[in-house]
Amino acid sequence: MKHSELFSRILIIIGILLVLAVPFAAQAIGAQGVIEIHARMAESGGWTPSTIQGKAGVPLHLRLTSDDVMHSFAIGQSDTPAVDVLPGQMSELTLTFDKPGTYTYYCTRWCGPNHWRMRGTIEVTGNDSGSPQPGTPPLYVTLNLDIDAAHPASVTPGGIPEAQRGAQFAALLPNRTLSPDYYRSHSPAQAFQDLRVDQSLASLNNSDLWDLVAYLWQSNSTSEGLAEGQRLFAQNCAACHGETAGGNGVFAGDIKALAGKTPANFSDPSTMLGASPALLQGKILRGGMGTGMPSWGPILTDQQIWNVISYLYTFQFNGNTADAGK
Ligand code: HEC
Ligand SMILES: [Cu+2]
Repeated sequence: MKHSELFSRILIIIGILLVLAVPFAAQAIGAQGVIEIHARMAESGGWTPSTIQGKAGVPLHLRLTSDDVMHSFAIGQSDTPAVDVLPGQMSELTLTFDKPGTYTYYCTRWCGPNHWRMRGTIEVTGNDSGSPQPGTPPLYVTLNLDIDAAHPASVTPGGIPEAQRGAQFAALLPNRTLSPDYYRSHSPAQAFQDLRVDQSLASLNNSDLWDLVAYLWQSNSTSEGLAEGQRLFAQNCAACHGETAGGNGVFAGDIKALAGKTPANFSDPSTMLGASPALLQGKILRGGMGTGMPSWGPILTDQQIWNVISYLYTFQFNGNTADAGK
């Protein structure tokens, strides 16, 4: 046997050993907890499994594949990038959760009108048996708002209020209106009526006063926040509510047929100016409970929800845009 021949045989044997070793190694990892997750459209079952157990600080190895169309896997309230989940392919992902809690995973690809129902949960338990901290209740609960009631605006402006014009009257705003709490707990129409009876603003006509309300709303948002709100809206809301928020997204018809309700039209002053940020937050956090409006509480962070809300008001006021200040 020539030297080179021996060498190539050894190589082949090593090669065969490797081929044998790979499934072996995979199995060994499997024993330690590689979890295989299959994605299917919500109508055909969504995620399998739809509940996963984990331990805080212990890496969770996931292998993801799709049994039908292209999906994507993301974890709510986190900045872990979404992973594509493709038919006939395995995507690997390792997650480590620092804190115990219930985390939601969801699909970020619009695979159909029930797409948003593709959600599952990861129950992460901790080593410390300390009881979970009770969180502060959301503002709509504290304010005791009925978020399911109709909320027509009691007054509406003659045209679209201009935040930039309103800025010239900013110094006249009473101090009590300057806190974020004031903005969050008042609809623009309520703020208008409240300011209308304030002596310090008696010199302004109604149109000026609406401009001042637009300014007050703008001063409670930042251009970065609005830009994030716009991005989140395009990704999560536009398919139902429409690119320009008219309530006419590509799935609006399907949602109407499925749940009987049309997605809200955020460009309509007669309802949007009657909605406070707290009310909108309640609807977004909790969802419509059967109206076709999903619940976003497990998916978006508090700050992201406030940013989407600032963005929703840009359809009511001029000068309140995501590129203001650029
Ligand atoms: C699958 C379709 C769908 C998606 C996606 C969706 N919505 Fe809705 N939304 C609806 C429907 C239908 C309604 C009307 C029924 C209701 O109020 O519950 C609604 C109502 C609302 C309301 C209540 C408005 C009011 O005046 O009371 C808010 C606020 C809202 N959506 C925000 C959002 C935001 C923000 C997103 C994205 C993060 C979003 N929605 C995504 C279908 C959807
Ligand atoms: Cu999907």
